[in-house]
Amino acid sequence: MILYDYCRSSAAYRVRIALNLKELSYEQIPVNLVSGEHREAIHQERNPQALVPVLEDQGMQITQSLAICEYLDEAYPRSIALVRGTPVEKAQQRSFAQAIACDIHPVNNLRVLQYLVGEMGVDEEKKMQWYHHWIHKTFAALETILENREEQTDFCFAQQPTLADVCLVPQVFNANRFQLDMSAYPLITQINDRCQSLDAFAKAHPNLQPGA
Ligand SMILES: N[C@@H](CCC(=O)N[C@@H](CS)C(=O)NCC(=O)O)C(=O)O
Repeated sequence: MILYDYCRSSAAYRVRIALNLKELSYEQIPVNLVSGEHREAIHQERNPQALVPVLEDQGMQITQSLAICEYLDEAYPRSIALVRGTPVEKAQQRSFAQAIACDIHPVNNLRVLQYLVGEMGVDEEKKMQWYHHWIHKTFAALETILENREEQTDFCFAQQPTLADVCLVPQVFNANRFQLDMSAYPLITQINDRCQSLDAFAKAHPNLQPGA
């Protein structure tokens, strides 16, 4: 498998964690988002959306990190499933993951921040205010969801990570990178720390990737 990747892409970080949790080996090809490699024709052939990650497997190129994670579960059922349990438990894991991937990430993505600054004339301070605002909005809700769990499991919804943890950790990395005050989120912080102690998460850390 080939993962078209960028060290600080949180969507690619999800896929690295997922591949590691499932103990699947992969080659990484960095696509530099800062120099704009993702907008070059060669990358747009892989993903017309000009985004990373792209996973290449069995000659097919798959985009969208959550679709890739679910693909890995279906194509490689022998290793641990990222979404598992009863239909309700699976829905819980997907719902948590989607709150991050669909409600925080799209409004804080690089191209959105570039548009805010470039086209809308927003200054750095306001950009940071925007960035923090959208994380706080969803992190507050996720912290409540975690508080309300029937059982206070080690990871979001189980004693082992699921898709929810796969999405949470890269988002916490982004929050810390942009100096967001995490003091209102003790459960998110605890779960993030616990994840970091696992090899699958540690090896996926942005600082350890090619091109970091
Ligand atoms: N929904 C997509 C989001 C992919 C995405 O936006 N990736 C970011 C990096 S985290 C990217 O390529 N950004 C380039 C840009 O904003 O120009 C997914 O989950 O894979």
